[in-house]
Amino acid sequence: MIDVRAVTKILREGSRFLCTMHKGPDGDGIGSAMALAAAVRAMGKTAVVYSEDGVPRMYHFLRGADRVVREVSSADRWDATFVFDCGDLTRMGSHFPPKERAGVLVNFDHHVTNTRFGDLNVIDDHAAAVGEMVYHVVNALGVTLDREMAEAMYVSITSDTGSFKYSNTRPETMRVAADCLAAGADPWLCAQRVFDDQPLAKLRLTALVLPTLELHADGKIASLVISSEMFAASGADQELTEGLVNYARSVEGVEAAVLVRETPTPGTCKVSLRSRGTVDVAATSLVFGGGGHRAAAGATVKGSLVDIKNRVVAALISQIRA
Ligand SMILES: [Mn+2]
Repeated sequence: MIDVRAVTKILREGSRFLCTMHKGPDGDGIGSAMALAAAVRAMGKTAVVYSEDGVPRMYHFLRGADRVVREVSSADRWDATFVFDCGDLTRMGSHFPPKERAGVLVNFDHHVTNTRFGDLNVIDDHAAAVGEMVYHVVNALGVTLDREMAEAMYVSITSDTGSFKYSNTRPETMRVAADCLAAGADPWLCAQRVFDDQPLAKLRLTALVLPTLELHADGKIASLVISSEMFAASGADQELTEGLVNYARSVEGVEAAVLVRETPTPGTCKVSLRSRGTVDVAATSLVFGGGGHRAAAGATVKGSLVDIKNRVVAALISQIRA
């Protein structure tokens, strides 16, 4: 567990704090920032959550979401600026304060690759979510968890553990989540907003994409494709393709999956690759000029939809036979 004393000292001594995360925030980034800000406000101090891209729709239900700002004045000075869930400082918003206004830069994160960019680095790469770390700070401050803090922490934790499914889920993670529920977090509300709710256009797109499922290499590889016509017919945009490749990977016996989709740029497709961990799809994506992780990778490729699908499937086949 992290040593929270340096953080609690900063929070007890200062009075104005900025909480932020990288652009395009996910549930852990926004949830952990909102949870700490709520705790600071409960101490009678000022905390501002800054997210240049605002709060993604699925997190609007969190109490305090309407207080998140998309810009901060260049006249504002802070006693400390907290950066949550960022391995490095590359994707900060354009209003991120320069050193002379930021105060103490607190790097509050759980990525094993963290670059230690802060004046104070609070990093626990065993924590399933940054929200789990915030919980320990709030506890050490003696602030009583309320529903606003608890629900933000719970969203942070369920986001990064895929609702307690991923292997980063520890007994400690469950204990923190249990305290969040005891403090009033509504698990069904959070699960619906974060995991279940989807725009109708996405369901319509899914219905068009699933019939394109093909199995290759004795069922070890699965493919899906999305044509421009499917986007037009469903009303979905490229963003709504998020997660669709997992349908291909979810087929029993499938080791690696690919989804190829046409983009608005004619003759250019996006390739999404997933594996269960046995096949290194990052290696496959490199062949096509992309990159990523062992179990999740992608690439942007020029060519026709079917041709690219066939080439990627061929590369995956040689990969599993290597
Ligand atoms: Mn995270």
